[in-house]
Amino acid sequence: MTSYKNFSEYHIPKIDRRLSEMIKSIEAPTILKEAMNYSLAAGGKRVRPLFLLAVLDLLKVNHSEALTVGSTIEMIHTYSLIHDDLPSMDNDDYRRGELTNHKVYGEALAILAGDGLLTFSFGVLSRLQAVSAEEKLELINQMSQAAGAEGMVGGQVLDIESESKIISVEELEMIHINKTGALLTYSIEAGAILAAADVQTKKALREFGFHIGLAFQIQDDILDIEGTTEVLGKTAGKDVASEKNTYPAFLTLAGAKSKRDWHYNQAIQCLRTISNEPVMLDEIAAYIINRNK
Ligand code: GRG
Repeated sequence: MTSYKNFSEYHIPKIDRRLSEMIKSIEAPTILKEAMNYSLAAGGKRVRPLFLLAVLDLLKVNHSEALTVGSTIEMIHTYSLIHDDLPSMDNDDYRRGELTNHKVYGEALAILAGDGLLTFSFGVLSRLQAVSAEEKLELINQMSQAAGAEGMVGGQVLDIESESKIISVEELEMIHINKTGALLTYSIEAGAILAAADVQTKKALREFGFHIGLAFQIQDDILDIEGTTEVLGKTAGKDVASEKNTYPAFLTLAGAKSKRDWHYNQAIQCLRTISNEPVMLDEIAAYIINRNK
């Protein structure tokens, strides 16, 4: 099996190219396309499309539209970052090492660029050619649940509501299961849908997504303390400065690390019910808990 480094170095340029082609294909005002492309082209780890591709790798399926579906998830993720950075939300100046969308294009265009990315993604799924009508509906239905009020948007609202409030660790977990975990898990589920995986495999992959989503978020909280602004590409130490509800704040830094590792181990156990041998998803999981950005 190849390493995460080789896998990501092979796939990320292809994801980047597909994202750029997809934006070029849109008939819309140039300035809107520019704003949509700006945040996509700023990079990012592309973890969600890589997860989707790694699921297909695990299930030994080559799917001609995998890159397109993965790119729609990256577009939804990027929209969420653009909106999260707005003055009315986190009010951030830097993201992915560049000025945030609203700092460059103004607030109105940043909102509309996010809206454009979100809406376009659903249209792309509706126009897929190489999947059955049933699978298409499953992809669209699950994407709307993961990204919308029952998932990421709902989690963001819980997060905003929890600010300057004392919440329990269970409430913190509920925020992150929805805000971060839902879309991440969807990227794994979408791979399983494209591969026409059986019910048992889908269930194991969903559980993998649940645990690795929480491990991802805990590492995100740890990086706010241990990471640097230069490497993260966004302001480090912001959670601590704004007394945000985070895992280290609840559990101490050491406690957060041990919870992260527990979820990582649970995630790996889910994979062992599908494959006896380590697979690319093992590699991505390890990358997620060891990453420095
Ligand atoms: C505004 C609807 C709406 C939702 C916002 C995802 C989110 C909800 C906000 C982002 C803020 C944040 C720091 C969330 C924690 C985890 C997370 C999703 C981090 C960013 O994702 P990465 O690390 O980013 O995959 P890159 O830039 O690598 O793609």
